[in-house]
Amino acid sequence: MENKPVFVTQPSLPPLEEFIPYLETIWGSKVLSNGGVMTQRLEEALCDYLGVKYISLFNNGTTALITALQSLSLKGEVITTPYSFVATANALLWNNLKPVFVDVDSFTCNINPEEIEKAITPDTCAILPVHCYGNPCDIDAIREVASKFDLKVIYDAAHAFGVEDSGGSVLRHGDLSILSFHATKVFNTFEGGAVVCHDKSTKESLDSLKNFGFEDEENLSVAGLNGKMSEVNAAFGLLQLDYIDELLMSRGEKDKYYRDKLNSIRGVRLLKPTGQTVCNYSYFPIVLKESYPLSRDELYEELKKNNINARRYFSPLISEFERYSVKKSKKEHQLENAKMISSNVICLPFYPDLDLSTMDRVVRIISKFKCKAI
Ligand code: T4K
Repeated sequence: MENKPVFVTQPSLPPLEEFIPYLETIWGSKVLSNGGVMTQRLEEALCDYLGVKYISLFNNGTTALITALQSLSLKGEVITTPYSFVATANALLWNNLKPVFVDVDSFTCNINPEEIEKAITPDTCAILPVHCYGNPCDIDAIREVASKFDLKVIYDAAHAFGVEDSGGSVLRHGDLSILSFHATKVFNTFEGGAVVCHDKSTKESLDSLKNFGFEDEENLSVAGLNGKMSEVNAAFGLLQLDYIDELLMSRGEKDKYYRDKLNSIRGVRLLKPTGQTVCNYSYFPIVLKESYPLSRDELYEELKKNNINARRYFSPLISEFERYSVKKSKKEHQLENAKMISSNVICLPFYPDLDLSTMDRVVRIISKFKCKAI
C-alpha cells in the first residue's frame, strides 16, 4: 500500500450504526430543518463544550460570516488579512464592504496589529482577523486598536474550534466569532458553521437574518440569506461531539510525531503554536526556507508524484486573486511577510486517522533532498 493516495485531510467518521437512532428521531418528528430539536440540542451542547454564551448554527462558515457582518450593519472599509481562505474576503464583498489587506506576522501568520493601525482611515468600520491554522491572533493588541478607533472586531475562527487561551475559549473575544464545520475541519457537520455571540438579542437577530430576515410571519427586517443548518447536519454534529476529545488527542499525537521527525530537517520551518493553552492541531503547515533544495512548488509536485496530495494553504494570497488585486496600490509593499509565507508554505496531510507509516512516507520524501549550502 506504499503508493495509496493520501489527501491533505480526511474526516473521521463515527460508526454508521450510531447515526441511525438520530435519523429515526428526525424521521419520527418529520422536522427536517428550520430550528428543530437537533439544531437546538447542538447549539446547547456546543455552548457547553466550547464555554461560550450563545451560538447560532449555520449551513456553512461562509454564510455564517456573511450574516455576522450583516448583523453589525457595517459600511466602508474592513481591515483584514490576505493570508486566509478566499471566503474571508468574499464575505466582505457580499456586504458591499471594502477589504483592506494588511501584512501578517511572519511567525504566527496572523494579522499584525501594528499594520492594522497604519491602515485605518475615516472609512474604516471594522477589523476581520483570522485565527490562522487555529493559532490565536494577538487579541489584546487588536482589542486595544479597536477600542482606540471605535471599530468592530469579527474573528474568522473557522480553524479555531476548541482553542483556548489562559482565560478560556478564544471565541469569547471580539464582537462576534465565526466557525466552520466543513468536512475538512477539526469538528464537522458535513457542511456547517456557526456565529458565536455574547448576548441574547444578537443571537435573536442572527437567527432572524439566517431565516431570510423574517422577524415574524408578516415582517421582514432586511433581506437575509437562507443560512439555516439542517437537522441531519446538526444530528451528525451531536454524534461527533461524543468523539471530539478522542479526535483532538489523536491530532495532538500526530502533531508531535511529525514535529519530532521534521524538526531536524534543514531548510524546513515548523510553525509553533503561540498564545494558546489548548491547541486543536487543525493543520500541519511547514514553511520552506531558502536553504531547502526545492522550491515549494517543486516539493508539492514531488509529493504529488508519490500520490501525496498536500495543499498550498494559503497560496495565492487573497489579495493576489484578480478580483482582489489592488493594482499598483501604495499598500502593496506592506504584504511582504504574507507573500513570503504564501510562496513557501505547504500543508502536509494531517488528520486523526492518518497512519504513522504514511507520515513516515511524507517525511522520507521531504528529507531525501540534499540541502543547499548557503
Ligand atoms: N474562513 C476560513 C479561514 C476558512 O478556511 C474557510 C474554509 C472559511 C472561512 C469558510 O468556511 P466554509 O464555508 O467552507 O464552512 C477547503 C474547505 O472547503 C474549506 O472549508 C476550508 N476553509 C479550506 C481551507 O479548505 P478546498 O477547496 O481545499 O477543499 P477540497 O474539497 O479540495 O478538500 C481538501 C481535501 O480534503 C481533499 O483533497 C480531500 C479531502 N476531503 C474533502 C472533502 C470535502 C475529504 O476527504 N472528504 C471530504 O468530504 O477547501
